[in-house]
Amino acid sequence: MTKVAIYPGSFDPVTNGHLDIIERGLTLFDKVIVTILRNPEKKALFTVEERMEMLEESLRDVPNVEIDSFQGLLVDYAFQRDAAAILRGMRAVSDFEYEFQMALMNRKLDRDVQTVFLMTGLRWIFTSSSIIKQAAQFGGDIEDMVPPMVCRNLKKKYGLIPA
Ligand code: COD
Repeated sequence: MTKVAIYPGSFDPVTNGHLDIIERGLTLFDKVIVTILRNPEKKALFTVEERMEMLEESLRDVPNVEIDSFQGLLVDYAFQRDAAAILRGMRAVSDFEYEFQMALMNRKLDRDVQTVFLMTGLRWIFTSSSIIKQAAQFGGDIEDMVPPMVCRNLKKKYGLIPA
């Protein structure tokens, strides 16, 4: 039986930290579905379609990965996709409280799906989409923290290179 994990998030935009978790996930599961929450209430820099395109491009050469999006409850999506686990990345202690709360809420809503936390690579312990956007906005060097297409797109969004 194929063991599927879903890796949900905002991915606004995808970073090397996210890619690290996907690669680690693929050592444990046969397939990883990377899925973006469609949330009209949360203001994002990139549209869901732009975010999916960046994920697709960044993971073009990685087998057994699917890019998708979802609306509503994550546990309902996990059930529809027959997922055995929800993958989440852990950085330092700051992630713990939010991740713990989310995992327990998901467990309360549905007992079948397990949350699996994977420790990020040391290189990415301090990075997040938000902090990278902040640095990019003011011309900071973010080239080794995101895939090349994301770096170009961030520079375009912030008017640092022509669109
Ligand atoms: N290294 C390793 N992991 C990282 C890094 C890094 N540098 N940066 C981010 N991550 C991890 C995060 O810890 C997270 O596990 C994952 O990557 C995705 O991160 P984000 O920031 O892109 O996504 P989030 O955390 O905003 O996603 C939240 C969800 C969309 C998953 C959540 O809001 C959700 O499930 N919503 C649906 C509604 C629902 O079911 N709610 C009930 C449960 S609370």
